[in-house]
Amino acid sequence: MPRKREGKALTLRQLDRVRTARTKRVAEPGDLGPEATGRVVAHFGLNVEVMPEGGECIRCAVRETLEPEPVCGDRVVWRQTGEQSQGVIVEVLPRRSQLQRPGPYRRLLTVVANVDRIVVVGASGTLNPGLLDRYLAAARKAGIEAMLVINKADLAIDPHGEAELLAPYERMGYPVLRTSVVRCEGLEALEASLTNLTSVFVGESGVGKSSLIGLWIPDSQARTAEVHPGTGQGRHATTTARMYPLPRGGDIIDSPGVREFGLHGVERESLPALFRDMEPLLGSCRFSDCRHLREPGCALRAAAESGAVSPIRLASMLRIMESLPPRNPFFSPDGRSPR
Ligand SMILES: Nc1nc2c(ncn2[C@@H]2O[C@H](COP(=O)(O)OP(=O)(O)OP(=O)(O)O)[C@@H](O)[C@H]2O)c(=O)[nH]1
Ligand SMILES: [Mg+2]
Ligand SMILES: [Zn+2]
Repeated sequence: MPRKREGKALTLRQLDRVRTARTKRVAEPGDLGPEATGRVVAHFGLNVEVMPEGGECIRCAVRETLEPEPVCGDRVVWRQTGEQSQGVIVEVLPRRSQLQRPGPYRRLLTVVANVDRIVVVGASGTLNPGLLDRYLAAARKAGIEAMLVINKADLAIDPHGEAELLAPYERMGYPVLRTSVVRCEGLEALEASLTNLTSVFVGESGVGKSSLIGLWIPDSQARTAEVHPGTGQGRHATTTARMYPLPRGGDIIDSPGVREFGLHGVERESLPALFRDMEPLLGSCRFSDCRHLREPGCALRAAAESGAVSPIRLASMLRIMESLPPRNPFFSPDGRSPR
């Protein structure tokens, strides 16, 4: 649906400066409309939907030579091609942040760009702490603020156990909100923490990301609905990231659910520094190359034993470390030397 939105246009001088810093723009023939800026709302392969400054959504082509490939949240320079509401992207402006993960065929996927906050959504009763920890580490690496939203509070089966599991995150300073779409709980607090920011909702499929977003943007549910080819029944799984303007200012990006989230470019030894609770303890282990397994004088294990850090978080960190490539080839998670 066409909508108006506010945004600051880049001045010509800003555009010039940005352009000299980048060379990978695509050459286009001269019979196109003047250059304009906008923000990518959604991308579909070689097409993206762009929201121009103060205008209506434009469908734009993406040339294969354009680098980087524009993703949801990107600021771009585009030009109108023949028909109205169609254009071509000529440049992706430098990103202030990006969330990336390894994709299939060893490709690196940029999930979203220019976000201020990653909202990691989980569902009561089916919390997956390992996934939360991966997202929080990825957010830290990307320099993006993160918060946790535990939705489906109406379905909580062990509220006490869940509160215990979440307490360490609150102690570390991550905002943790409990919400229920069904009971309309926690929604005002959530909206207040999103206002005037660009936020992306991430997490497993079915936790309620789109349902939460649908409360502020009623037509978002319809956009993400699709018919399941097997059953012919309506399914609402989100298939592509999409950005919506929030009524009170700011933008919110809905993203497809994931089963796993791989950390990109993180070596095994660098992971503890991305765990907010572990980071202050680094350097206090007796051995500088401590793997935090069975080494004597391990500050992280000591902290987990005394309760200063959560043993669950430490176990989760060690598990994730095992899945990451080592920087030091002699560093092996099971304490044996590598073959
Ligand atoms: N009981 C309960 N059900 C909810 C709540 N929020 C969402 N649901 C239901 O959970 C199901 C999945 O919700 P979605 O919003 O599609 O989940 P999603 O996270 O967007 O899933 P993907 O798009 O696949 O990533 C739907 O049937 C919702 O009606 C809630 O707070 N409580
Ligand atoms: Mg969804
Ligand atoms: Zn240690």
